[in-house]
Amino acid sequence: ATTIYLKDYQVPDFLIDRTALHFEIFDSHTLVHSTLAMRRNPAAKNASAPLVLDGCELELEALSIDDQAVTESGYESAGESLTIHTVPDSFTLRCTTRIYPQNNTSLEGLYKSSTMYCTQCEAEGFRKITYFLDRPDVMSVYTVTVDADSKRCPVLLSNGNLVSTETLEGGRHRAVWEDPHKKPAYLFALVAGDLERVSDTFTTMNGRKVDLHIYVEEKDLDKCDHAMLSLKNAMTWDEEVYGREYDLDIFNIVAVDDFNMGAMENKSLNIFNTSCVLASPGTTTDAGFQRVEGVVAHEYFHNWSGNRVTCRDWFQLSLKEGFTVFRDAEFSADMGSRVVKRVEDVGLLRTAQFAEDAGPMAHPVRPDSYMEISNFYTVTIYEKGAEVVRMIHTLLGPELFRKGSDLYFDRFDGQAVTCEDFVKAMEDASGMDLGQFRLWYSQAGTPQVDARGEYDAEANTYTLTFKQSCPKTPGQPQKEPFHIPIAMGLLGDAGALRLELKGEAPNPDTADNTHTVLHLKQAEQQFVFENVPEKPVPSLLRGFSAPVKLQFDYSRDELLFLMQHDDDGFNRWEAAQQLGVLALKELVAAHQNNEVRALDERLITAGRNLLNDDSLDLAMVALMLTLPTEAYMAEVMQPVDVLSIHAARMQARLELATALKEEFTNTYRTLSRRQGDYQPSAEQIAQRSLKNLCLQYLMLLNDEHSLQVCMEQLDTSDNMTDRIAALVALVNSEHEPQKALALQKFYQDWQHEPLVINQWFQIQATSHLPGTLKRVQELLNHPAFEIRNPNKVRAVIGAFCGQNAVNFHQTDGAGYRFLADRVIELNTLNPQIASRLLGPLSKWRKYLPEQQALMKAELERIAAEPKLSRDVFEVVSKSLA
Ligand code: BAL
Ligand code: ZN
Repeated sequence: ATTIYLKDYQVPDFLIDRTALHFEIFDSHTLVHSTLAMRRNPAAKNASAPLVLDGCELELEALSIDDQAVTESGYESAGESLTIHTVPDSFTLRCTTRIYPQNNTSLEGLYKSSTMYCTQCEAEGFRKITYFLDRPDVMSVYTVTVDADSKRCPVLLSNGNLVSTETLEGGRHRAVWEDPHKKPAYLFALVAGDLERVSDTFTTMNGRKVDLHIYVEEKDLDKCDHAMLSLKNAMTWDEEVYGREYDLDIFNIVAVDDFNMGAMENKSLNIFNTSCVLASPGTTTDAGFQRVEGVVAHEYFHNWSGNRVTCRDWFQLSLKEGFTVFRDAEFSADMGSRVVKRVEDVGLLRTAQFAEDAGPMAHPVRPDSYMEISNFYTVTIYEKGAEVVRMIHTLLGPELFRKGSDLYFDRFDGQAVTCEDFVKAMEDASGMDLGQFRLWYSQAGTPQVDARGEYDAEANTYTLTFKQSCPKTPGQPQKEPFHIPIAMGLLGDAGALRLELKGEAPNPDTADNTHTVLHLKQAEQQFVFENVPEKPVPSLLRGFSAPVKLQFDYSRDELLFLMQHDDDGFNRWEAAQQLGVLALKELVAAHQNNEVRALDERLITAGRNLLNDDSLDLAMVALMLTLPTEAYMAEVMQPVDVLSIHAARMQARLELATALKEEFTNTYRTLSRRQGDYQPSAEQIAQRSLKNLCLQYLMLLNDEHSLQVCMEQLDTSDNMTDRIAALVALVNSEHEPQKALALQKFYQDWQHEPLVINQWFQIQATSHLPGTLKRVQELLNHPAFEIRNPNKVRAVIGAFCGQNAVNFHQTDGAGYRFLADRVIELNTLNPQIASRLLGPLSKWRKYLPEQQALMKAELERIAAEPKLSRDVFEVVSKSLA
């Protein structure tokens, strides 16, 4: 496979001003007739370049230029391109391709998901529909005509406005759609199927009335309300926070069962994985409701950050994704609990993204090269990209950031631009120098920041010394220091201390001057605070103000102090986490040495205080009572000893459960009394999360009473959050007969709801008990499992390999073998999903030597397969390099 480099970017040789597509959908095949108004790009380097079109797995039926047929000698077709050597400067290209959506299991291009036809074109799926210049900097105005059977496909959708409909002969019909906005091919969409819809309207800030429709299968009509509400909230929020108004009279969302991603922001026709749009209290958990809200908003926000202003090339993917994730995270924070949202996002970043940054696929937020762009829809591009935008927001402050985003949208509306253009707009609007800050876009790897503090009681000064470094990553042996914003404060016995930074005037924006943002720019840098009356405890990196690994030698008592007194909610949680890390590290070491060691008593006391303090936010209590995850422990303890980490965490949880049984029981009982109907509100979600955490702890005691409580919750709950929580607790317990019966009954009750059955699969695949691999293998033969459905693959295979470390890493290597077999199977069916599954194997170098050898052997087995997709080849070859 060839590698594509950012440094080789050249403007396109040709432009496509207008695109007319005519789809004739038949059961056996689809014909795509395209008419492209093309001309040479005046900015092209080579004024006599041949026309090279992208096309993949297409049967070419007709090709003409200005109505002159191009004969076989006039073009050359090789790999994924078709070259026409001689073309005029301006011309009309017509072509007809024949495709087979029903056989398309890659779910890119036009494909069939059960009975409906739909498209996924980002990043390079359009070339599976027709020959085209399939690159984001070629933007065109589209007219789309769709013909299909009236009965099987009564609904025919594409981007933009519906301009006409027509009844055709032979029981067929036609719809014509026109999108007035220029767009790249990756934003093209088409849907044809037997769908029902839920409708509403939204009036924009300038009085434009927009029709909103959510298209679903009839059985799902009752699961659209939350997505519709989220959409309207997102439309309002984008007007209020970014001044962005919707720009068409119609906005459609379609729910699809078989989908590689979560959703897709096609202009005015967003296509969603059912898992990210359907929600009802009976079938969806709180996390599911929040996911729908976040993803609906994310796709809607792309209308500006992605569609109106798009990416010049795929190296700039984070331009739209990082920015849009930042936007959706802020939206979700405003809709629910800001601290909880931040804790969740940082959790993902510090496990998945930091691991990616430390592994063979590490890449900068703006990569320099790729083999297969689908492999770069990563946590680095999305989540770290969002952190980079968040840091700009922190450095500029909200007003200047908004000035910068206004300038960005004004300056580049209708254009395909770069990350550099975004940063420059922020710089121009604010006057801040972001020169060094740009390294966040070009350097991969997670910076390590070591900090220490020194109090001088005589001079009343407190000196913070920071050292930063960044490990090498593939292709980047050396790194320059980053510009790192460190939000911080100092805490004294009586509360937050006033900050007087030596050499700086007090910040006039902060009335109380107890919080500031330090600009760490050098490899080693000191900050001296003056008039500090007592030795403070520093609260550093508040709100996780930069995606770095911070090391400060806090004593456990200082962490307990921060847990109780920090003004920053995120850092209160973080102090609890770090206390947990210290305690768990001790237990891991004891386990490795076959020693018996008890959990640090201070964790138990802290837990008791949390449960007994009525004044605390319930969500915070739940978060702070959750020990660091195994995935996070794996990040802070390398080489990773999976089994010891698991054993240590289980021991700690059991000790907490035993010591705090009474508190957990009382809290559970109090929180079980809910007033009113289920609502996915921040308040109720917090209540359920703490209640269910109590249940999980109690179930570790393996006693009759807890079992009874759990079974009652399972049988009597009116919502899926509580039902799933009870089932998870039961499945991970030792109550064998009850467990088997409950799983059976759950399946019987919910077999008609695929999304619920996915959860049922996932709960079994993530059980930490022995024998899970065998169960997972059985699940692959379960009638409800379908290897071609990405959600099912993620629920069983993805969950087992990615969220069940103790079983995936079982010592005989059977988990690795299992994954390699599935990757080989999926490599031909759906390369994107196959490649994505590889993540856990690719990071083999982190583990103990015996595990490394077994993991590597499986990667080598995959590498030896004769026909590897580009997707899988890239990950396997980079992992073994
Ligand atoms: N653009 C791909 C799906 C998403 O990030 O919205
Ligand atoms: Zn996105």
